Amino acid sequence: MNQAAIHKTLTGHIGKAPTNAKLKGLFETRLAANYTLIQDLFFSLYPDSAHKQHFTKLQDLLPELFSRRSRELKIQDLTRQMEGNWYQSGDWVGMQLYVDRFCGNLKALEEKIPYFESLGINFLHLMPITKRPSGPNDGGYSVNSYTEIDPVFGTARDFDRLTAAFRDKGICLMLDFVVNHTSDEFPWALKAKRGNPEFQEFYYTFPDRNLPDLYELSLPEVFPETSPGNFTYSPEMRRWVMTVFNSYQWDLNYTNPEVFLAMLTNLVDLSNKGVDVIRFDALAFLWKKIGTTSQNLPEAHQLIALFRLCLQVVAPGVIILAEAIVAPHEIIKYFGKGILKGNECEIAYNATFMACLWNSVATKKTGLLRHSIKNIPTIPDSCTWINYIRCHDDIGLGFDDSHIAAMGWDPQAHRRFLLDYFCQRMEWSPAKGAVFMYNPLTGDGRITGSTASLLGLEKALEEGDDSKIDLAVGRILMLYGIILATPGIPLIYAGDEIAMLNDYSYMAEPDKVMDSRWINRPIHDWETVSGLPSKKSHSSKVFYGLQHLIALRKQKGCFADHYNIQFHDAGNEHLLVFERGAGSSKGILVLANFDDSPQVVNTSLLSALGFIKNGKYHNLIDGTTRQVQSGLLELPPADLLWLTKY
Ligand code: OTU
Repeated sequence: MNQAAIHKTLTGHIGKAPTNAKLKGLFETRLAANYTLIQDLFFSLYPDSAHKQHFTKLQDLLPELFSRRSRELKIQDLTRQMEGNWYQSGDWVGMQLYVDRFCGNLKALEEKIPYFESLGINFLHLMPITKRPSGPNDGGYSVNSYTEIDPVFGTARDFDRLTAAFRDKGICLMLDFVVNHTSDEFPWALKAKRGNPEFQEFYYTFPDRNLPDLYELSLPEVFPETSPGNFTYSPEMRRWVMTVFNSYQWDLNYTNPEVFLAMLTNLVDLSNKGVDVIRFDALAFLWKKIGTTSQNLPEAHQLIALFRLCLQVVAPGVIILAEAIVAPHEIIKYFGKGILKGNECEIAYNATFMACLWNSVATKKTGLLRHSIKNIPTIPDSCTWINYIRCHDDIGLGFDDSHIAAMGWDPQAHRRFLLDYFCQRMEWSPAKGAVFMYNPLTGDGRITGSTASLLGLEKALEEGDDSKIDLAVGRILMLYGIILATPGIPLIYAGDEIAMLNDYSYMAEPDKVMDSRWINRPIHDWETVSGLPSKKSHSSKVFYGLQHLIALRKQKGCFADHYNIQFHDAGNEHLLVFERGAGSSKGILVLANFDDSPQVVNTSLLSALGFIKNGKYHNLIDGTTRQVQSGLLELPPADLLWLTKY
């Protein structure tokens, strides 16, 4: 929302802009309203009577953090509260990008605003931009600071200018909060290395292997190829430290309330820089317990709720995205359940839907997708999804085994098939992906590769086969057309909008060569962008196709209705059919053909739903009205229809 709009809303609702005293009063009201729950959560995590003094510290910290928030942001918070669930608007369309790889730095990014606007993007997820080690740093997910901008990207001023420009243009900004770990160069880690026992308590450090070995009995490995095991020996400290991710990422010890207080300060300071959505990275891992996988533990949920409630009190316009790439029934819990319902994260990645879409691409069938969606409980009214095809990470095959079995497939063999299909182990497959973190012990592996390469464009271009190129373009638009029509915020991975292929340059970089996720972190191809207007290339077809779908999404009221979706069994396993705004005259029926052959759908269902009248149907995407032929509607391979009740 821009300044003029904020002012208008405010004056509309409360007559005139609020005084600072009024803003402070509202903060106190929020604190009073949430106090009991905050207190209960705090003492359930830190039960000792010894922790009373820490709770007092928290009570002192909250007003202090509020006082550090700018008046402009406080007014924006208020506006958003009055709007109610602002993040559920159907207008948001997101893009995720690495600033350095996309355009160099923050100043240059500001100049790209017209590019985002031309595509219809108004929500940006910038990959980490704060200080990080100069050596391996996991693409910035190893942090030396939570708030200081790394000079590679520019200065604090550049960032302030950028956020001001975003606010002015109504662009929502999402940044990461790497809440589970810091780098081994973070000030706390440096103090710990120097032997400071207080800061050694900020991490899970041990004098010998006794406890680490006990943890290892049940801890899985996240990066088994590059960082086997979950502990690293620190020669400086002469202690073992827990490092669930890379050996240079030290897990924070949240059983220590000082860690919570310090991280809450970092969280609010980051929010106070003008960030609208905070992505809680790897939040499933926040609490560790011997004898468990140390993922998705109840205490992790309590801790997230505690962060969230404190953030709500200080900065109620800022919301949290759960990066929980875990089993379907676990993801849903990050919206909060029981007494915490609606009190954890407002948004979560729809990782199940994403993985199921890729499963449908490989199998050309949609049964698993429909089955999985049906078996996921609906989300709280105040929450929403981020829908995506690709992100900077791997594609994990996180389906529920029972769902795979329900399709008549053997779960292990099926996962193996998907890995083979996407990672060039099957001659006939059009996909050109790479395996990420193959674990020979478990046979598990994940998939990387750009959307375009995974969908066959790279191979088709190599073969110079125009019909295959068109088919790959069709698949890209079909997948994006699906997520642009599902409830939640669609997120386009930068590069996908111009169908960028795998980037193999990482193989020549020693810091990156072991991490095949870099294959899908391309340097943005601005030369291709400048050639888009000729409208002849495959990139142009994808870009203008997406631009058109985004514009249609924004025009259509039914997409804003954030959870009105109904999946239909159209009697053809290759087709995905779902309805938005069911029952309303403004509803839309989405049909997508995952097969490489034309498929037909019986029109009786479509007539019953009101999308065929007098033997005709209207496709919003190309604006045509067509006659049904002999009771059947035919979809070419990779075709996508958005039917309206014309
Ligand atoms: C996240 O992802 C980030 O998205 C990654 O880029 C980071 O490397 C990582 O955290 C560490 O900060 O392991 O391969 O099960 O899949 O949290 C991706 C959840 C990751 C993990 C996910 C993690």
